[in-house]
Amino acid sequence: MTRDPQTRPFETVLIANRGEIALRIQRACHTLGLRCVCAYSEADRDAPYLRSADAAICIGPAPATKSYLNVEAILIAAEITGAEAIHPGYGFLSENADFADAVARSGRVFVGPAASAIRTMGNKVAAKKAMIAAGVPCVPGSSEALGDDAVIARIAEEVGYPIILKAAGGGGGRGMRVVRSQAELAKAAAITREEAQRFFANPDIYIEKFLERPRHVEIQVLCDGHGEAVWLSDRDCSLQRRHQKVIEEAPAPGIDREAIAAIGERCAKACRQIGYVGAGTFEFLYEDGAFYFIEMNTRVQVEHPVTEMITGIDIVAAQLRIARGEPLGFRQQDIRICGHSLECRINAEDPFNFAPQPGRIDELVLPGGPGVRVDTHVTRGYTIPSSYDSMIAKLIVHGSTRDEALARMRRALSELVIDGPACNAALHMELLNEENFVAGGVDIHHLERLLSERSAA
Ligand code: MV4
Repeated sequence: MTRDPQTRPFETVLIANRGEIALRIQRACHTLGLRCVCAYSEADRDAPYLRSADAAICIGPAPATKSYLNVEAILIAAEITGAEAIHPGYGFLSENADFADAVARSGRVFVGPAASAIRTMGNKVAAKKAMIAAGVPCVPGSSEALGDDAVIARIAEEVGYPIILKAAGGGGGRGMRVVRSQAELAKAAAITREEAQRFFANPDIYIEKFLERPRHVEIQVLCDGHGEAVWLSDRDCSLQRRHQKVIEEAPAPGIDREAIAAIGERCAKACRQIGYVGAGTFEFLYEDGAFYFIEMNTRVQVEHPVTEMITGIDIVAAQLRIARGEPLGFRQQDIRICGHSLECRINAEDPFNFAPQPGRIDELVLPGGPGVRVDTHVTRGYTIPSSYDSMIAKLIVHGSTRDEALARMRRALSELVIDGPACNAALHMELLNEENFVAGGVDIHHLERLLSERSAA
């Protein structure tokens, strides 16, 4: 991977995103004394956070392909408003290497890693290769994209069933297929290859040993353009439904801290080795005391606040400072992990069928008090548009222990009032009282198991 340092000072940042993360980035800009421009779609023209920005500019109609994914419109908006840097947030164009390239070619700073790093991590086979070379443990499997059926069968046999076929261009849960025997293999490979081509325009697939009951544990890293890289503890994001995380926490409960530190050091070392610059997340599956790298995310993540709460580090401000070319200003030994943090994603959705619930928020009471943080762009009278995802707020708590964090989250949820669209607050309260989650360390299938038991009852 080449190191093309595109870091340099700037005064004005254009936010190419919407919702809570647009406000979160705006707050980081204002903390650093930066001017901040919000790009918005017609569906978001009345969003309250546009009024607290230094400028706002419409980039197109409601459909994301015509606005938040419209590279030309975003670059023109940056030109018009004098923005020298663009923060992509998460989702939308945040992990689009061609966009990062286009931003750089337009003479602006992309707040994120170099396009080459995004491209490498976007190809899961290339990402795993880079990690193996850097000494990060990966799930056993094929080290190259797969060839013909005979080769696939041989590798599957070597790895041992069950295996999982994955699209090299995939990630986040699409384009995967579990195979439990040789008899199913050829057909499954053909279907996965076809989906890989259709979803990701790349027919390459690879094999991994299928782990039956892993946890999802990830490591946050920050790397400056001066060769410094640190890891900021870990997060457990195992509680998910259909690849959408529901509750995240930091640190991961019940995992040996020495083992986490060893993995964290490996991640930081890998970043130095590949010349990674910016914030990033190494995703691992954790099973029977071992970590297996699966993917790296090259963006800020929805769940970054739980790491901020236990480290005291403003991750979004750090992204901006790194992009401005500043050194991190702290080293690994300066980082102290304090207490425990939980995040509940509040979605406007039907509590039974999980269908998104757009609509007007008639009444809104947000919780507060010791150890409670709410990251949201919504206010009373705001209408949730139907064009985007259904997450409307993140309830984040900190406690000196996990039990205290759990108690504070229950209390925060009991204070929360959202009238209008239905939301998943009751599901969260149920989970915060569920014995296995309360004990800590549930696997990635836990929530879906609970929900299917509930619907069977
Ligand atoms: C796996 C796996 C088991 N074994 N890989 C799903 C999303 C993508 N990031 C990787 N995923 C998985 N990869 C092996 N070798 C199980 C999953 C998986 C999963 C992973 C993390 C969080 C939630 C998940 C839900 C279902 C399956």
